Amino acid sequence: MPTRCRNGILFLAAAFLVSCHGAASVAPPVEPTPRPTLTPVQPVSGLPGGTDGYPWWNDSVFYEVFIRSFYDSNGDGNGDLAGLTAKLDYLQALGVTGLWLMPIQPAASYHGYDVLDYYAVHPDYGTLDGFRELLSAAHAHGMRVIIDLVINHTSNEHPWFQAGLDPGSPYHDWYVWSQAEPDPGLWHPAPAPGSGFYYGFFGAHMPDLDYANPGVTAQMNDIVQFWLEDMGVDGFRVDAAKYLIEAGRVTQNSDATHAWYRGLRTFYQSVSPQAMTVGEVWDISPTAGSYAQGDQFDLTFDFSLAQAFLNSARVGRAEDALDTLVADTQRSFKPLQLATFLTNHDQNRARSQLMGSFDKARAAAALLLTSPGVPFIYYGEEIGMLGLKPDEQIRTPMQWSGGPNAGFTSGTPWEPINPDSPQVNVAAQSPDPTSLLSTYRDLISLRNQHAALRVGDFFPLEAQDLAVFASLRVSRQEILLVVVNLSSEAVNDPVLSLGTGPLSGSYAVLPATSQPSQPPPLVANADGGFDGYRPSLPIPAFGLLLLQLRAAP
Ligand SMILES: [Ca+2]
Ligand SMILES: [Ca+2]
Repeated sequence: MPTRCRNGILFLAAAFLVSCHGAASVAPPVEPTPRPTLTPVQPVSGLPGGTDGYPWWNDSVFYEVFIRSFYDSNGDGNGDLAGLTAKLDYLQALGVTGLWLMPIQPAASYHGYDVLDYYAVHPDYGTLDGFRELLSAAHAHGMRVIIDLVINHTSNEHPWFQAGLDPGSPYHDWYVWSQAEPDPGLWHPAPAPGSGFYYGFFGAHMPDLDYANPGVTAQMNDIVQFWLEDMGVDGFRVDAAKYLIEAGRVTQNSDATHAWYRGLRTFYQSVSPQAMTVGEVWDISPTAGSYAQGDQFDLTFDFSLAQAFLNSARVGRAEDALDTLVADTQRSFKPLQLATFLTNHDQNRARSQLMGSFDKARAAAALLLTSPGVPFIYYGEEIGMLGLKPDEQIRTPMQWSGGPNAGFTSGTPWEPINPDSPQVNVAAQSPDPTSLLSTYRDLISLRNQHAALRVGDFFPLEAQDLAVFASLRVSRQEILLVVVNLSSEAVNDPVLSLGTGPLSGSYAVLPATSQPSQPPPLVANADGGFDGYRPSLPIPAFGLLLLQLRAAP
């Protein structure tokens, strides 16, 4: 194995490991896994960057891609990097400005969350050169690219773990061992009888790495540096983030886990100050937000808000979404520093949770794309793909057309296509201005055009109608009234109030979406809000009304 030592820490850590180990006299020092040498992709250019002093990601709309299911370029039935590259025009037309790629590295399972080699691309997906081509092309299409970073565990087939099964190997202490079995289910017997148990929160095939060992941290930093510096990615989505370091029987959210992410932040910012990290902390908003206060991750996903968006869309009432935004999200996260979504690859698909209704899916999309945070759209959500667990069924191939295999592959798809593909597909929805896909295009376009939707402060409004989700969004350049009708009935004359707010004087009110008539002016009350404002415009069932306020001269 050729030696490549990027930093002294790694080498010292290896020496420390050996010296601490009883079998040090026979064990070879741990050498860093060598990485390929490549020229990095140049940073993306041409994006609107940092409106109102916020980071670039607050101007972005992300799209989560499961590459195996997106588009197959060579007929082997598996989606691949070249397939995604071929579909960048589609994504650009959709309006997205960021991609989250689920794991791209060689892995033991189809989904990729049990990595075999952190410095390579899965052979089903392509090569490192193919990945660089994708990065270049995505950047040229105005999209930044973040990749999944699976650091809590490796595959049990990873060479580190295989070597570490030997108690005399320096890799043994890269994993968490016990002679007894402290907690059935979380500990798994080593293959050799009497060799003890290893810790694997997600199962025997995913042994947890031991970050109490500085050698593991040094190796992971090297991997982070490789993808940022040598390959040129724009950041990471950190998988299973809250499970990183165990403390006794505490398996989640330990102080040591938070401390480790502070170190990760210091390290990656020293490599790439513009890089973004978004953590998967599947927990209540205050816990998720505790990782996103500016010293650990840039963002974490707000799972509570995602569920509230879907609940509100399903029952046709604004209350759950508004209450969660006010009581949980705004109290738990720094302003706008959260990742918003409806569903991801671990959850039943959005339209499946909305009783199969395209209309409710449209309303949910309006909540997502007009609310504060950085929105993430799961591939296929924009056309209303269906899927209920098991996992393979929520990760089925993208439905591009009504043709054979939904236009996904010329071969045999790795997973059967959803039988509704003749009706539900991109080709059918793309030219139809009333389709869910067109709704997504329109909403993303509005978000990309209106700074207040991206970076505006959020003020929930009171509406007399329980189906009306209304807010005031205020950026430095723009003030918007956002009104979403979650019901199956038109709302003909919404009545909106804001007790206390940032307004003063009188405002002309201009529709930002095409409307039949001009609303009356809005006059602020003494507390900067307004009382009983009536735009006198109808909002169609499941529709959106967007009004721009301009201070009267
Ligand atoms: Ca393929
Ligand atoms: Ca762990």
